[in-house]
Order: sequence, then C-alpha cells, then structure tokens
Amino acid sequence: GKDAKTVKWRKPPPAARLANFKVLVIGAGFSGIAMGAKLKEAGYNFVIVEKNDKVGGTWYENTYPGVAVDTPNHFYSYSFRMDPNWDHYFARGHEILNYINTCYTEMGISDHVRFEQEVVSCTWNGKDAVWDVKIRDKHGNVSEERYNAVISAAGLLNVPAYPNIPGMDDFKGPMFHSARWDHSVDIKGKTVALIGTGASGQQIAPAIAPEVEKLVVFQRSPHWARPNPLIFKQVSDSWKWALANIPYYNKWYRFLLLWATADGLLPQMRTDPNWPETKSLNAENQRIREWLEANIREQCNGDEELIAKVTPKFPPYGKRMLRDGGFLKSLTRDNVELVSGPIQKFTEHGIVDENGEEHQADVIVLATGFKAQCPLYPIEVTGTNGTIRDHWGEDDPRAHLGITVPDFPNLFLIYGPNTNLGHGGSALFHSECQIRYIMQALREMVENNIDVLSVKHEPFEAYNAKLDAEFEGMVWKHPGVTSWYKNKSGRVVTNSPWALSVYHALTAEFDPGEFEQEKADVEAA
Ligand code: N01
Repeated sequence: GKDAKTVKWRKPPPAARLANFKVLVIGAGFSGIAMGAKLKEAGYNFVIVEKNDKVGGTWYENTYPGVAVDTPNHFYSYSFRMDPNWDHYFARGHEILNYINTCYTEMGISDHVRFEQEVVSCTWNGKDAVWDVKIRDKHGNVSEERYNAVISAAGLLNVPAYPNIPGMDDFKGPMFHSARWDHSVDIKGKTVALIGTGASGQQIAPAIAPEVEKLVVFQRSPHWARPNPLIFKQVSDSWKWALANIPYYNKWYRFLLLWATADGLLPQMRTDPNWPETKSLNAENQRIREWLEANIREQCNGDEELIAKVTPKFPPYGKRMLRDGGFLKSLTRDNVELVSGPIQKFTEHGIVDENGEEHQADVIVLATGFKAQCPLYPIEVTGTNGTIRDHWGEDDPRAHLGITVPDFPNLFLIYGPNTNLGHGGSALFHSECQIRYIMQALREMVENNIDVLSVKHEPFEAYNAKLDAEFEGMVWKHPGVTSWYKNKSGRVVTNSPWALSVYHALTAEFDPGEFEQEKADVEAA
C-alpha cells in the first residue's frame, strides 16, 4: 500500500500560504515553462524571468540552417503533453519552437513571465531567509526583489564559447556563433568557413553546402556520427493515427524510446578490463565502431584520404554520439573542403591552418560550442558561505542529485551539474524528474512552515562520491577523448552516469532528512 508520504494523497497547503511564498524561476525555455505550469497548478506565487523577448530558450536562440533535434521527439517532449502529430521523428527547430509555444499558450502562465529581463545576482539574506535578487531590464535598469526560493532553469548549453585564436579581430568579414546566427548576412554564393564539427557544425554543413560558392570546414578533431535512416523521414498518417487512438500506445512508444535511446546503451560505454583494443572498450563497442566505420567508408565514396581524416581514434560514445544527417556526404562535394587540425590564426581575409596555408573566406561561422562547465554563469550567486564560483571554481560544479547545493538554501537547479545525457535519451525526461523533486521540496517548505531548506553536506558528498566512482571505466574518461563533458582536471562535470530509470528512481521522492531545516519565526499568513 501507499504510505502517508505519497504526495498525491496529501491535502494541498492553504492557498494563503502558497500565495505568500514567492518563487523565482530563471529562464522560460523548455524546462522553465514546465516548472511554471506545475507551480501554477499548485497555486504558488511565482515569476519567470526570461532574458529573450520570447519563450523557447535554446530552440529560440538556435536558428542556424539545418537546426533540428537528434533525440526522437516523441520522447523529446513533455510527458504530460504528448503530441501524436509530430511531422518528423526528429523535428526541425521551428517545429519544436511551435510545440513549445503551443504548450506555453495552453499552460496559461503568460501573466507570470517577464521578458527581456536578466537575473544579475542572487544573494542569500540569512536574516530574513530570502534571496535578494537583482534583475536588469532591457534599458539597463536594475530592480531589487525578494524571493523565498529561486529555481534556475537557465540551461546548460546557452552561453556561447568563442575560440581563443590569435587574430580574431583582424578578420574583416562577418563572423558569428552558430547559436547567434546572423540572418542579415546572405551566404548565397559566398565562401564560408565553418569552424567546429560537433552537433551544430554537422547540421550546418550539409544545410548550407548547396547554397554557398565554397564551404571550408575546419575540423579540430573528428566526432562519431551514427547512420540514421529516420532523420529526415516524415511520420506516416497511420503511425500518427495509432499514436492518437490506440490506448496507451504513445506511452508505450515513449518507454521503448527511453530504452532504445539511452538505458540500453550504457553497457557498451564501459571498459572491459580484458579487452585488448584501445580504440574500443568491449566487444559491443567494437561492433559499433565497425558499423560506424562502414558508414564513413560508404558516405566518403571510398576516398581514403578523407576517410582517414574523419575517422576518430577514440572509442564510440567518447564524445556525444551524433547522427549522420548528411555531414559526411557533404564533404565529398566539389565545393566543400575539409581542413583537419588546429587553426593557427585569423587574418583579414580568412584563416591560416596549422601548416601555414591561408584559406580565404567571406564569412566565418563559429560552431564552437558552449561554456557548459559553469552552470548559472554569468549570474552572481552568493549563499551562506561565499559565492557559487568560490564553491565550484571555474569548472567544477557539483550538486546533490544535480539539484541542490550545500550553503545555498532554497536554491534549486534544473539541468544542473552531472545531469546532461551523454548516453542518449531526452533531456526533458531529466527536467521532469527535477521539477517533480523540486515541487516536493517546495511543498515540504510551505506545509511545514520551513523558512530555510539547505541540503546537508553529508548526502551531497556521498552522492558525488558515488557519481565519480560510477564514471570510472566509462568512455567519457577515456584518455584519448577531449570533450566538453570533462573539466580541466579530467572530472566529468556535465553528464549523468545513470540510466534514466535510475535517475528517475533517485529523484522520485524528496527526502527531508537530507536537508537542514529552519522554521519560520513568524507563522506565514
Ligand atoms: O558544440 P561542441 P555544438 N578551434 O562543443 C570545435 C547540443 N546540441 O554546438 O571536437 C577549432 O559539441 C570542437 O572541436 P573538438 C548537444 O548536446 C544538440 O556542436 O573539441 N575548433 C568541436 O568540433 C551537443 O553536444 C543538437 O576538437 C574548435 C566544435 O567546435 C552540444 O549541444 C544540435 C575550437 C564544438 O562542438 C554542443 O554542440 C546542436 C577551436 N578553438 C547542439 N573550439 C542536436 O540535438 C572548439 N572547436 C542535433
């Protein structure tokens, strides 16, 4: 039987107390508006502050040619608002943005969202047990506000990382980051240099290659990409019908996707100590390498020089596994050139490669990724014992279950440290786990008149020790791999090592025993 803790059966806290408990959500992206929907349902007094002028977060900001999801979007969507009518298995960027906008409208939370405002700092005020928050509007005016709890839904891959290459200011033409695509620049008939061959770069190259006069792709190191016959396929009407009409079919399909895209992949990402190879980890990982190599061979039309350049030396899954949406094929076009190796410098008219050869370009696109190792950046967050940067340094973020941090009371993170999915699966699945956990934590506070809720050091340390131990022998720590998953000292700081089902279980029930609690002096209204 269900015990008394089962949240569903608890009486809701008094409306007046909920209304008195002010919550700030940072960011109106995919996670932030879902958080808002749950807060609204429960009757909280909340505000969502969004730096952009619209909702959508990463899907609003990334408008580069070819932008699309590479997680099947019947899974990469809200579990509480499944859509049987996706046109593609892997939706284009604008389809996802449409979905987000439709959900946002249905949620009825627009009164709570403040656009073009940016959270500058959050400072814990121990005397009044509130967060003192500074928020800057688009005119640069800063307001000071107080919140009982702050929830960051600011995202992980949202601050562009610009390369540190000599001469960047020397280049005379337009140059922009993939997440800040400048649509005023007409690339038709131009020579475009594309730096970076990660998930963004590999989508951009095949999308623009047919349009431009010449495309020069700068690859610092190759990434693995798996063949994906469904990538551009449209969902058939009969499949849509089945998802809409057969009872529980969409849930079942979602569950299968969970298994197929994530949980089932973990075993092949672990080193078998008896495996003799260094380019693969175990027999299954080797089988995958051979499958990926066969695809490279086929896509590159047997061009040995090209094949050698684009075949990674590290084992599959070392970096994020990409989906081959025509990137390799695009490299075989007459108007596309692949330059492999580091870049020496920028010049007025282009880019000099490691051999000293200059490649002319009219436009430079930087698909160079994001500052993924400093969550909350650039917000200045000060807790009971220093700032979040004092705790985390430049690149060593840690949190309990990826959600709470000792000495930062009443602060909750969505998509926090070690919650990114490097083994596949839907980031939204994780967000929903976190949202459910946070809702339980908030409820604990309002029901029991708790003013200060702060995770204890002991469970935080224990969780992180368990987490770090889990990474041993995983492909992300393989010595041949450099990626944004690891910090300078080699610790994996972005990814979760857990199967999705395990993380779901870890976060299913908020445990108040793991938290220091201080009661309010004054009974809330
Ligand atoms: O960024 P990345 P991204 N000189 O960091 C290269 C999600 N996402 O925007 O491999 C030269 O992966 C760098 O080289 P190297 C997804 O989670 C999802 O592509 O480090 N090159 C690399 O090739 C993804 O993993 C989707 O040697 C430099 C590239 O730039 C994450 O976002 C689509 C350089 C950066 O790759 C980030 O992907 C897009 C330098 N100085 C993004 N610095 C989908 O769902 C960096 N590079 C499809």
